[in-house]
Amino acid sequence: MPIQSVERTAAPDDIFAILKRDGVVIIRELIDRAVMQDVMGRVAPRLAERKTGGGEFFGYRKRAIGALFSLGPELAQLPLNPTVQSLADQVLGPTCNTYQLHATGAIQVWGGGQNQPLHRELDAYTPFIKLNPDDPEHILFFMFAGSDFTAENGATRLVPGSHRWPADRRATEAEVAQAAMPQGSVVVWLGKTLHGLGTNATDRPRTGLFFSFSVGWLRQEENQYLAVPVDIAKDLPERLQQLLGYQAHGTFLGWVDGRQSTLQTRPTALDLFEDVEGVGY
Ligand SMILES: O=C(O)CCC(=O)C(=O)O
Ligand SMILES: [Fe+2]
Repeated sequence: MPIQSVERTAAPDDIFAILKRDGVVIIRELIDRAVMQDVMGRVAPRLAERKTGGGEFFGYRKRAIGALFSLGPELAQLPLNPTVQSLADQVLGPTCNTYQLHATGAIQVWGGGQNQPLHRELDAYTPFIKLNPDDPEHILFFMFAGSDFTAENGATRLVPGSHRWPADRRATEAEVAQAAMPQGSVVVWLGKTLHGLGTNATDRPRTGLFFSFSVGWLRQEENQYLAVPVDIAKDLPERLQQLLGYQAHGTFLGWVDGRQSTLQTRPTALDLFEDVEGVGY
């Protein structure tokens, strides 16, 4: 089954319905090419400093960086895009008070490698969270095309419908579809959807920019407080600070010195946190 794709003008409810049904959806050219080129201006030099590698799990020919939101204010447009936020609200909103950035980075696939084994983002919690198709979602993943993604250059391989499968069902090649899409598009998938990077059979790299969100009561895959420390985070939009985790989840998770944590009032280190609602410690 191919991956269904929609234009960026599609209604968020319709995009959500496809994502719920198939576990994956492509939104074509969600970000203008010119904007993506600015973003790539920040990302490409950092990737160029990395060696290709990654072992069997990453197909031997990838270059990667993390800490995407430490790279510059241009990057903020991706997670703050209204369609991105609306999907995250719909998928994760019912399972948490606030969701958070989970893992971020860029993955560049060079020629001559091999397919990544199909996996689920939820696998990071094995054996503590069991795969159960009926459980609510914990993770939502966005992979933006920093370059065009094609079947030949290693576009992400995904298995539509696999978010409903039992853990022991293996995908056949006929069940795998590739997220071919022009630069600026995004492929969105659920934490339970099987996927992996593809093989690049061309002589030009494929570059994807990714971030995932998880429910705010779960341990983040990438430590966002170290990836984007306070001195960088303080200059980012307030909503992005919150997504990075500089906020509490409800009253009892993520408090500091008995207070809700935010970066909005920060004249001194000791004055980092605003007393929005003391929890009485
Ligand atoms: O780069 C891609 O296309 C997918 C990468 C991926 O799934 C991963 O690194 O977990
Ligand atoms: Fe993955």
